[in-house]
Amino acid sequence: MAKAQSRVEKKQPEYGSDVVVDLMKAFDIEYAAFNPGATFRGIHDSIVNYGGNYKPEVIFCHHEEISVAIAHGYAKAKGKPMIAIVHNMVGLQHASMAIFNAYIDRVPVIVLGGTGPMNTKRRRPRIDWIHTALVQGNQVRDYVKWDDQPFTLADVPDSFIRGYRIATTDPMAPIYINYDADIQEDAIAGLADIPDVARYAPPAPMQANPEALRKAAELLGGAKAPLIIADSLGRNPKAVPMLIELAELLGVPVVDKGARFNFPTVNSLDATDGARDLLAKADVIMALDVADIFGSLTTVSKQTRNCEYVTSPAVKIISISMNDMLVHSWANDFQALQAVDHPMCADTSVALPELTRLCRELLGNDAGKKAAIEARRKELGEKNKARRAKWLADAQAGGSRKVITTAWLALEVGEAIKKEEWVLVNGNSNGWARRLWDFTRPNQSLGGSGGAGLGYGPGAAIGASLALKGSGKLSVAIQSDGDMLMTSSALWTAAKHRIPMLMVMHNNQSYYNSEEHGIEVAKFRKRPVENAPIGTHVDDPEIDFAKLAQSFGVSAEGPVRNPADLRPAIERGVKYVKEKQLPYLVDVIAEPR
Ligand SMILES: Cc1ncc(C[n+]2csc(CCOP(=O)(O)OP(=O)(O)O)c2C)c(N)n1
Ligand SMILES: [Mg+2]
Repeated sequence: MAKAQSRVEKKQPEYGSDVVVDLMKAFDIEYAAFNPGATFRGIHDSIVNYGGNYKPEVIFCHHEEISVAIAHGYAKAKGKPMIAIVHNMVGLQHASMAIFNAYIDRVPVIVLGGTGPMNTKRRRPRIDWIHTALVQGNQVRDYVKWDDQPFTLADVPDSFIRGYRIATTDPMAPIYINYDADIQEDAIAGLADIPDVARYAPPAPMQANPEALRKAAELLGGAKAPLIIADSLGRNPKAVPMLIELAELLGVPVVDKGARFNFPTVNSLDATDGARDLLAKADVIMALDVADIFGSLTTVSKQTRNCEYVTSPAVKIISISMNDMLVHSWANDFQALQAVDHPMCADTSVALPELTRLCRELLGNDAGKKAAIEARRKELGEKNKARRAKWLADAQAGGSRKVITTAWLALEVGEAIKKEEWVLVNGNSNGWARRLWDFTRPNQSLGGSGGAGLGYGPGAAIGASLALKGSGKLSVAIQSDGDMLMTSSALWTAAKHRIPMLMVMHNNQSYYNSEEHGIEVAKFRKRPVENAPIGTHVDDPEIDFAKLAQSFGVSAEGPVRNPADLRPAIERGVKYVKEKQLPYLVDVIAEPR
């Protein structure tokens, strides 16, 4: 009822927190995810009573890590931020892992918080003291792009508008704004004006230096064995067709590192997962929005951590990214220092068309070059086809096994969803989804957590599914068990808010990454690998994820253990999600890798 009213009524703000809600409305913020807390009770009241629980609508969570992960997944799927609100320093501490993930993933999450009054004379005994910090934002300052604590109500609009702008300016990242309880709860003395927020938009995307672009075009055009590596280019969906155009013009293979969807698997120039040879013989490599160039050129020993270049020392490297525009000192996410011959600081979505134009100009009508490009494209296409055929055969072989392999899991899920307009919102079944499924369009897969902090998956999948709700697209998550165990109450949020999503558990009954490390260390030290499951394996007792989901109100089935039973289970899930527009979980016990 309140919702319908709020859409028509234009209200006059009465309290400071009403202004915060007006700001959210000005930016068309659809959702605010939170677990409640007294330090933002003013904002909470304003959302539900002043704003009518509409723009933003409350997304009710049981852990702040989930609230932020939801906002993280939503922003990737929707291309704009939503809000997570966290209770003073305790909620912020719970949220910090997820804020870190979003920071490393360069995703704009607007995190709001509250604090007991900074005015000590207005504090309640004990709780307002133990829950007040100087300065609260310090706690996450090393992994947000900006944090603020407006001093008066008059500062609130500028602070919010600035925060939104900073978060959504490339390189995007979370910001944190903390609202004093008094500012939220005091009646408004004078009106806090909200200007036309459209006039505070992020700056137009940055173009690359023209000379550097020309050099890059010359290098690429003259290369015998060029290679493109793309990582988060696809955060701008429109950059994907630009990359395809350039790759096709010059016949350059593309490796998609997958922080976002960068290149279709169905394109014959896709060289993802088949690039070792290409890396080794490459004479020119162009890295597009690659955070870790060193890591993309090297292999690392699982046992000794030794890194070795796969590439030739003579390889010339071009890089286009905005990475240098956001470097903090605390987390070393700036990665290993890598020599780059032609570094460019630019937005790939504006640099690529210009680079392609220059390449086309340089190529001209050179029949010899065009023939060489054609021959290369043909060879790469055949190799791509052979790789995909082999992957398919390998995956199909899983059908005659007693246990479900990760390849079989991906194969059967892929078969069950292939007629749908699916989006892979999290997970990849050990890389098999990309090897077997037809990835065709931007944003069809959303990458991972960024920060590799466990607990991301359930919230992020729900956030992305929330963004896709009503779009007709089928949201599919492949969820690992350890990650799920950290934030499983997110399932209640999915049920509560009727968020359609097919969640397939890749339940290997293990924190297998850690188990594998245990095996490697034991091998290296010549100690028994049989002890690797201690502290890593989760099968005694077994966890019943279907029951877990059901207890949170999510329909579920499983555990599926038999390869032949998998497809029907997934098909039931697809049907359920489509018909009911609700979440569904299928628990699948599968091989670890
Ligand atoms: C917050 C946090 N705690 C611990 C780790 C260390 N860690 C990395 S991967 C991993 C295992 C993950 O298990 P699961 O999600 O089931 O995936 P699997 O490796 O089994 O495929 C662990 C414990 C981490 N990355 N983040
Ligand atoms: Mg696991």
